[in-house]
Amino acid sequence: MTDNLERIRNLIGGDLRIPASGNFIDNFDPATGKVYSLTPDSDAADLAAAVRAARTAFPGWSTTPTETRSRCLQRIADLIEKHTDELAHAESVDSGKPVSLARAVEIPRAQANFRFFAGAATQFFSESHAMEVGAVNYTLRQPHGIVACISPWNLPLYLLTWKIAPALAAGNCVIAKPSEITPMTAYLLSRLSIEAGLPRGVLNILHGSGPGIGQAIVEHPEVPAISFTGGTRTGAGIAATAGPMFKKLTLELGGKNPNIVFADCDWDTMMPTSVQAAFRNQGEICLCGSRILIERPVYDRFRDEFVARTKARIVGDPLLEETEHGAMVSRPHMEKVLGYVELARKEGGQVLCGGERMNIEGRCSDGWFIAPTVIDGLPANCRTNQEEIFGPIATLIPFDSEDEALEIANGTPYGLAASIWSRDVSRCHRMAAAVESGVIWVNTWMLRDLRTPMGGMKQSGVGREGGFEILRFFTEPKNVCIRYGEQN
Ligand code: TXE
Repeated sequence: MTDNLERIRNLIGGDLRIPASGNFIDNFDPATGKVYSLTPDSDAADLAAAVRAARTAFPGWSTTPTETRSRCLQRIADLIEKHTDELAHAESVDSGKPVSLARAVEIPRAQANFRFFAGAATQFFSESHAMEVGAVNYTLRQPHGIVACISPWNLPLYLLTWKIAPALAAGNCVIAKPSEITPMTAYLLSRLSIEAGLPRGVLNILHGSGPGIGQAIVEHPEVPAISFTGGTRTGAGIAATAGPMFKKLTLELGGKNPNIVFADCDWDTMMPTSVQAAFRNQGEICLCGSRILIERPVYDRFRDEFVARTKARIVGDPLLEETEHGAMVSRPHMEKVLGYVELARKEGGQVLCGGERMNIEGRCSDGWFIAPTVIDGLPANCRTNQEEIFGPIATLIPFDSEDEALEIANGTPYGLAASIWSRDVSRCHRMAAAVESGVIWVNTWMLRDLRTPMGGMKQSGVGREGGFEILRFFTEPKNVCIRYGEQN
């Protein structure tokens, strides 16, 4: 019975439209396990309409003064700020995360993304180089045209706006494809962008499956640049499509991030932060510190305190203010994560707490909840310690030296983020230089200056998002050399 369910709409050419095919995908509330709305199952006809709208809008938008574009992005930020509670509630229902987390972090960061790039675009500099022969070279940066922004389900509005804002600020028109698993806040953003007066066709948001409309967007010949965040396997598939078409790509992919704890660290800061790094958003953040490497002299102390704090986390209805740990985003994802607990046991791991599906009383009795889980006794090179699980599972691994810590930390196919905890400043600089990660935190986690580039190495991605780096990505640089001296 779907007649009374809300039907999410695409944003095409400034209008909210149902998909051309009339087909929709069920959208679940992870806390109840029930369908609560319907998502467009968009196809080539919807994409063609979006490309037409973007193509029509591009000449006007790309020549709009940067100050004017900046004010438009600021208006969107103002509306996100005004609707923070509504957006936080929508994100919590859509993703299963605690509403308190969405209200405190995700939604304010979506607002900050628009504000930052509204400002950065007006401060964006270009390069020039004078030559002794009497010539000057300058780099002319121009928007690509129609760019694709494809985002995942874990931080749906945060990561979508982190792509859309710089793309628009640089003068491009955007075709965005949010995850079909968490479409709601992207739909609400569509409505806010109309209210903010964003010119028609500048931003188009198409909902639907990855292999369906997502793949069609990646393949479209009028889309020369793609910014993607998602799984490593999906990223590889997108690169295989985009490579032969010479498209520009940023791929922000998975991680298996080490959290390296030395005995001399500031314990009172390290411990609560390590719990947050492991379990925030139910461990569904690519930057989570899911492999915790502990110097052996403090291993037992760490294990006992970390397990006690993990057991104390409040798991429950994501809409309750006291909840710290909500539902997994989907049934398949819950089953994937539980599968890794079984794998860990087979690989010789000891489940010190959690490790099972939780039954929450009341309206969430059919929801997809996994207790925060701590496992030790596993070798560093087993699958559980090598593969991205993307859930509330932390593994503890002891080490006896800096060299051993580095070997374990760098011993996976990923290289996204790492934390290092020590009071020895020289050691921290030594380790930061040697750890193979694109983001290194020392005595902290998830502290970000929006001006800095963010992204990973190895199988964690290609290119960088954030800061002026992503503004450069969303522009095509031309070098213009003008000779004014005597021709030889
Ligand atoms: O991501 P997908 P999923 C990891 C995490 C997770 C795994 C799979 O380990 O378990 O990836 O998650 C769209 N052409 N991360 O399935 O499939 C898709 O519709 C174009 C880490 O959610 O990568 C969605 O909008 N688009 C990551 C987006 O890509 C395609 C955060 C991501 O979906 C497509 C999320 C295609 N062929 C998951 N196939 C991080 N780094 O933060 C899918 N999509």
